[in-house]
Amino acid sequence: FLSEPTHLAVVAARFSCGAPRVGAEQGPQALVDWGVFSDIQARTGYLCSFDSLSEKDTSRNSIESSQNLDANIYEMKKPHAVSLAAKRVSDCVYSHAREGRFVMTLGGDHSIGVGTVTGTARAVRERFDGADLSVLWIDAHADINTPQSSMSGRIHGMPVAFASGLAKSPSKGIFNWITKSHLINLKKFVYIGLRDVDKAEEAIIHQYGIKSFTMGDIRSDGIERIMDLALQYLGDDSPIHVSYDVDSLDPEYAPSTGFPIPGGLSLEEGIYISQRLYATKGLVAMDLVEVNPLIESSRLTTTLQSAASVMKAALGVGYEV
Ligand code: B3U
Ligand code: MN
Ligand code: MN
Repeated sequence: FLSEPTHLAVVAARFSCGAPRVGAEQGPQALVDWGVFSDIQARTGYLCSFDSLSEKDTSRNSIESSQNLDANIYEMKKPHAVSLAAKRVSDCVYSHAREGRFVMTLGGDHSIGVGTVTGTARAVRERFDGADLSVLWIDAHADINTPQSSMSGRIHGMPVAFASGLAKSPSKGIFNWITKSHLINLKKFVYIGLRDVDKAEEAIIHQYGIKSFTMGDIRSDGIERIMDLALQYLGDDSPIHVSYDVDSLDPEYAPSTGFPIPGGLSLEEGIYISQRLYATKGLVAMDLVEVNPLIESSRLTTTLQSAASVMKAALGVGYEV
C-alpha cells in the first residue's frame, strides 16, 4: 500500500530539555558531520532535505516565550520547554510524512519522541483512511512513566505515556497540543531491548498488556525469532515508525549516551532489527536519539559508527565490516 519514498527528510531535533544532562542537543550535528547522509544519498539516490530545530527557535517563535521555560512544575522538569520542542518536532515530522517522505529524526533526548510518533501517527491517519501507525520502541528503558509515576520528573522517561494518551495534559500549555489524531495505539506498539524498567512502568506495561521483548527474551530466543514475533504481532496492514534509542545497544557499541546500561544489543543485533524493518517495505519513519557527544567523548566515533549503521540498514544500505 506504500509507494517507496524517494525523499528522505532529516529532522535535527537539537533538544536536551527532557534529560538531566546537556549534550544530547549536539547529537544531530555530530551524526550529520559523520557523513551518514551523504553516504545514504550516494547509495540510494534519495533526495535529502534537512530541518534543524532547536530550543532557541522554539522560544523565539512561541507566544509563550515570555514564560520561564526552565521552571519545574506539575511533577515534571522543564515541561514548557519540552512540550514546545515536541510540538515543533511533531508538526515538522507530520508535514513531511503527510507528503509520503521517509522521516529520519535525529535526537536529542527521547522526549522528542512525543513529537515524532504523534507527527507520523497523524499523517498516517490522514493518508491511509484512519489507519493506526505501528510503533517499535527500541530502548533499554520503557519511557512510559507518567508525571505521577516518575521518580526523576524527567520527560525523556515519559514520551510513550504522552504520545499514547496514557498521561494527560496536566495544564493548559503543556502537551495540550496533542489531539486524538496525534495519539498512538498501544495495541500497535512493541518494545525491544528493555533491561532497565522502573517498578511503576512494569505495572503500566502489565496493566495495558503492552507487547514487550526484553533483553532476556532476546538472549533466550534469539533476535531472529523476536523480530518474527514482533512483526507478526504488529501485522502488515499499517506503516511502521521505529523510535531507536541508541542506549538499546550495549555500551560497548554506544558509550556516548546519557543512561548506558550493560547487557544490551550487539551491533549486529541492532543492525538486524533495522534490516528486518526495511524488508517489510512498510517503514515510513525512524528516530535515532540520545547520542550525547559530551559523554565518553573519546569513544564518540564508536557511537556514531553504530548509530550510522542502524540508520543505514533501516534505509536498505548495507554496511561494511
Ligand atoms: N526510568 C527512569 C530512568 C530513565 C533513563 N532514561 C530514561 N529514563 N529515558 C526515568 O527517569 O524515568
Ligand atoms: Mn528512550
Ligand atoms: Mn533509553
